[in-house]
Amino acid sequence: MKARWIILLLFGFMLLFILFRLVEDHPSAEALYIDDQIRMQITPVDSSAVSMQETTFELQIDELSGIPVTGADFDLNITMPDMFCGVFPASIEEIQPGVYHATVVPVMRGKWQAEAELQWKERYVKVSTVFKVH
Ligand SMILES: [Cu+2]
Repeated sequence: MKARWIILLLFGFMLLFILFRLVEDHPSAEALYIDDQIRMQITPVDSSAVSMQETTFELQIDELSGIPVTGADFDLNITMPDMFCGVFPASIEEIQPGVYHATVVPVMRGKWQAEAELQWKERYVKVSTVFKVH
């Protein structure tokens, strides 16, 4: 009788663990945002990021009519989803109309998330991507 409860308990923990992993690996926003007016996408430029070295993300922002959004007002921050080691803002540069490079230095190895939030007209557009730092 007791063994059955232990097995049930273990099974419960396993289920919780699997659920936790599913939630954990999911960034808070997608890499691509599209609605009826605007499209924003984040792409890592570097194939791998190294701690204490600059890494860059490319952001492309267009109106759905095809017009690039120039002079966009947005921030990009990186954080470690599993830790409380801080929020690190990127420096942003518009390299061509509607295309921006956000450069930031991850301070340690592990799993990081880059998230950009744009304020455009009356809406907030958010994109994010998870990346690994070696
Ligand atoms: Cu950390």
